[in-house]
Parts: sequence; structure tokens; C-alpha cells
Amino acid sequence: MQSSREGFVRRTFRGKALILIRCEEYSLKTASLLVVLLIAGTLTANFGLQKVGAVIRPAASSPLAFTLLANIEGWNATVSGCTSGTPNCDPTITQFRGVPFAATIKWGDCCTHDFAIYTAGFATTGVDPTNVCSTANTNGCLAASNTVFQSTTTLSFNATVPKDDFTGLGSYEYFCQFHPTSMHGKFTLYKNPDLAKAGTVNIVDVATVAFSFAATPTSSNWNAAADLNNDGKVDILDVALDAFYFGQPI
Ligand SMILES: [Cu+2]
Repeated sequence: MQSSREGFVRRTFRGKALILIRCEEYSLKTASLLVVLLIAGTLTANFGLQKVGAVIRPAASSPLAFTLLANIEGWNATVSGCTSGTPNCDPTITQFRGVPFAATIKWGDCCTHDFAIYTAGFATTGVDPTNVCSTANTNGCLAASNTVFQSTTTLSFNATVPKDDFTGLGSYEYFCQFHPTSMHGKFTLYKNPDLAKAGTVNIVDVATVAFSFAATPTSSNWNAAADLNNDGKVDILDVALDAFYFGQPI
């Protein structure tokens, strides 16, 4: 069918034939991309990826601005249905390398608190409000907010992990330095899903990841930025993550 139509056009309108063929190729690529997105959406649900908005209160319009309630029993410990030690407390927060985020810390109980970000794996026993925080630290406090007592404070931060070292996701710890045992959660860091840096995750970003699909570092279509989870290959997980944040301001 295609060849007869292609042949007919070539006999009569040689110039337009090329356009027809190109349109068909474009439609095929678009359809393929939609299939990939459909699969990605299914996998996203199955892998249980969570947007930051799912673990913060109130729900934010952007994953880059979130609020935590400081409570000695655990971050967000007074959220309805949440007591210390349940999954809703001390939430794991997803952020992105090279994309500044802003944490708003609300005071929620009796005591003085702060919000501090430490390097991954830092021992709770070493957390102390007298520690000197610097983003140059390789093992210790990277940044800390002012204390909160009957007040609200904020902390802005720009993650520098994961490195392009194929060791997986980046991670930081966050603590209240006054109550580090109970008020302790983690950040999970991916690479920026807004690859085109347009301010919003869009079809160009998803297509960019899809273009490197199945690539490894030795592949001709390898793109380290598309390996969002930093595992040394661009696969459905990377596409799924990008699709998951589709339309989000990043
Ligand atoms: Cu505290």
C-alpha cells in the first residue's frame, strides 16, 4: 500500500513524495515514543516512584519547594495518621543534581530545632549543632538552617550528587542537629530530568532520554545526562523517571 502510494506520488509529484515519506517516518517515531511513555507510566506505578509532593505538607506546586514540620518525635510527626517511626515520618525526599531547592521548616512543638544537611552515611552520633557546615565538607555538615522556636525558617541548597560515576543515586542525610536520633531522614538525588533546561520537563527531555535508550558509556548514543539514576546505562527506569516528572517545573 505504502509502495503503491509512494510510487504514484513519485510519478506525479516527485517533490511531495519525499515529504510523504518523511511524515510517515515521523509518525512512526512519535508512535514509538508514545509506546515507550505508556510502558514508562506502567513501570512508574509498579516501581512506586514518589514525587516530593507526595511526602510533604501541604502539597507543593513544585518539587523544588517543600515544607517539613519540626517535631521532636520525628519530621512531620504530627501529620494525621503519622507517629514516629511510621513511613510518613522523616520522609525520603527526592531532589535533583544542580537544581536548587528550598526547604521551609515550621516549628511544631515544645523545643528548639534546626534543619541540617549532612553527607551520605554520616553517623548520627556525630551530629551536633556546633559542627561547622560547609559545602566543601566531604564528611560532615554541608548546610544548616537557623534554629526554629515559635517561628519558621528556610534553607536553600543545591545538590552536587550523584557524580557521573555509575554508582547509583546520590544521597544526603538530613537532621535536626538538636534531636538527630528521632529527626533524621534522607535525600535521594537524581540527575536533572529537565535535560534541556527549559524550566519544565517536556517532550524534548523525554525524547532526549529515549534517544539514548539502551546506551552504555561505550555506545555512540551515550549521554551521561540521560542516565538519570547514574547506573551506567540508559534504560526504561530513566525514561520512566523523566516521564514521571513530565510537565513539572524543575
Ligand atoms: Cu529538633
